[in-house]
Amino acid sequence: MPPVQPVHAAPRSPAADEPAVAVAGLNAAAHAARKLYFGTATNNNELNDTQYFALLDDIQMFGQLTPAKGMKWLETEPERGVFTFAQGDQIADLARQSGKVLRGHNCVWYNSLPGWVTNTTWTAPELAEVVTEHCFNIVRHWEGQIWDVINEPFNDDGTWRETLWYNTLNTSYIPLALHAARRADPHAKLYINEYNITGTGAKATSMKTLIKALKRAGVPIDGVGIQAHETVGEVPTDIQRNLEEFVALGVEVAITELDVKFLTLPPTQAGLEQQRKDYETIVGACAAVERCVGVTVWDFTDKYSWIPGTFPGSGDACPWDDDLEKKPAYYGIVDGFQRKR
Ligand code: 9MR
Repeated sequence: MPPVQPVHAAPRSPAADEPAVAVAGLNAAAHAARKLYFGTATNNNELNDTQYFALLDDIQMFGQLTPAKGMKWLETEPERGVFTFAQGDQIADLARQSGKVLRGHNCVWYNSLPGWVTNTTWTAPELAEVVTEHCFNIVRHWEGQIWDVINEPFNDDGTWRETLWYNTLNTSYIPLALHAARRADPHAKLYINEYNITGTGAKATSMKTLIKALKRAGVPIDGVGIQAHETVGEVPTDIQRNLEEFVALGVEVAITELDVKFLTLPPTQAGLEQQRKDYETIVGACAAVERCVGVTVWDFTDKYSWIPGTFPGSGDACPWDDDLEKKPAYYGIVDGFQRKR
């Protein structure tokens, strides 16, 4: 029998959109960078999409889930004292079964509130009781987790957002909610979550001032959530410094709602490459800051992104496209996690 010739595969150089070092998935890449997780927001209705679900369920890809809607006030306390946990439970159960971290989102926001909250003229003591009861009950129900206790307290110029909470309680609603969350669950990581604080600036400065004041007053606060809803080509240049300034105040940080949108569609190939760089910049900043604990995308596919509904004509902000195919942005995330400190 003639000797079997060894088969030499032609040396293959990686395609332009592949990372230098292959990884099993984005959560695996996050772990290799000593982060706790790479995660995604999701919604109950999306779980019926089998192709989507297969990706979501893969622990190598996603190690953390945030319900995009299911734990909000409108869903969890539609009438006073009537708590409805079914939607949040579905996502919490999924996280538990697949060994993923769950991020509770959120206790106190100005949006997604039921009519009984927004249509009543409350006295300050009444509203203080309402907010305390709500936070206590939802944090107690989904305990042992990370919580966005406060969501979006500031305007873009750094002034306080004049919400129902602020207008009646001034800034006291913040310690009220944080204390209620801490009483409900001594082990939960309590966060304040905000957008347009990815780089330094007036809004980030106001958040730092707030964190300092809360720390000084002994109010429980464990972390700042950097939402990072960004635009292609407009990502701040001083993200790492900004994260370091937060961490220096004695809190951890996390990128909590990452997406990078195109203002006009469809994107060009050059645009998609820029988006890849933008994802790498943001994830790389988190990788470089030890107390940046993880990165969450605000859903992973353009199919379910919130952007086109809110900014008509904009979109394609996620690392997977409408057909659940990986975009160059996916490899930007991998490269970001592999950035050397
Ligand atoms: O993506 C969320 C969308 O499905 C909801 O309809 C909307 C209102 O509840 O909230 C969206 O999520 C927001 C998040 O809770 C806070 N930061 C901005 C997100 C996008 O609007």
